[in-house]
Amino acid sequence: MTMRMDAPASYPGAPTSSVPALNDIVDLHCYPLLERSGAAYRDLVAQGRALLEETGAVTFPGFVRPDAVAAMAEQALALRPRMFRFREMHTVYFRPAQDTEAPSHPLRRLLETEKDTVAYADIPESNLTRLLYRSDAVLAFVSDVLDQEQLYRHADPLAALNLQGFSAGQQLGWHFDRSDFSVTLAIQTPEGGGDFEYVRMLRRADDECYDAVGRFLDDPATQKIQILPQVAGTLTMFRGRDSLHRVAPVTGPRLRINAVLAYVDQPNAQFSDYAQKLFYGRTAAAPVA
Ligand SMILES: O=C(O)CCC(=O)C(=O)O
Ligand SMILES: [Fe+2]
Repeated sequence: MTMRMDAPASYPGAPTSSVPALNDIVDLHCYPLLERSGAAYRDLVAQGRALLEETGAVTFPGFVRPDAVAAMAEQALALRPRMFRFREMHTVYFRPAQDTEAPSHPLRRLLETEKDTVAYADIPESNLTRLLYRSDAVLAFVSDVLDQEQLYRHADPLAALNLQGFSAGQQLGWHFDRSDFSVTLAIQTPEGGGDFEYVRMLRRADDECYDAVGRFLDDPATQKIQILPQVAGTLTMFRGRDSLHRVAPVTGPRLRINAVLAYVDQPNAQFSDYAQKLFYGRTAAAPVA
């Protein structure tokens, strides 16, 4: 069974007479997303859930086929003029610094993030990464691995799917996520740096562990830093609420590109005007060019 997608093919090497099928994008041999009741699919989901439970993260290398991920990189680079530069100093909590605390307290420590983002509204219908995001089979797979009964694509016109570029010197500073999970696709690795680094369970729901976080910010050698391999084509699911993580500064001329696929457990999620302006530099979604 092949699942036809609803937009025209427009990437190099695409079949000329038909729209891309999921099979043209995802390696359905390794990841049999269209056979949801088959044993191979169930094993894949069970292994993914076990890894998430054990380590807080699971990667699916080679999820997107090499030729498709190369086309995704080319399409993302073509959107570079549309990228909005986000540059902020922030705490690991993404809350304003609390000046009443001692200067060394994590609530006051500022980290730097600088990255360039293409908002969902600026990603054309025929974009391969967008087709992947729009796939119900991918949505079902993500829900199954995350063990969520029903997930939805984010309803925000800017935040639903983002392409993120990190050029030399850019990074995503150490932080805890404010969502239970995130889903990303590695599209292009840089020459150097740009690793996704994390420290597992540096806080708990009932304990902020400020001392340990503060010590880590002073001296990263006080904790075991793990790296999630982000080879192009890898789909990653990560539980980042209690595991501190970052994208290390990129070096070299090649952009680190990934996609952030926003899936949420409610159908009508929206960013506030404030958050839209902060992350995308505008509030209203402009029509796709
Ligand atoms: O870009 C990445 O690999 C990680 C992104 C991340 O941690 C986030 O967006 O919260
Ligand atoms: Fe994060």
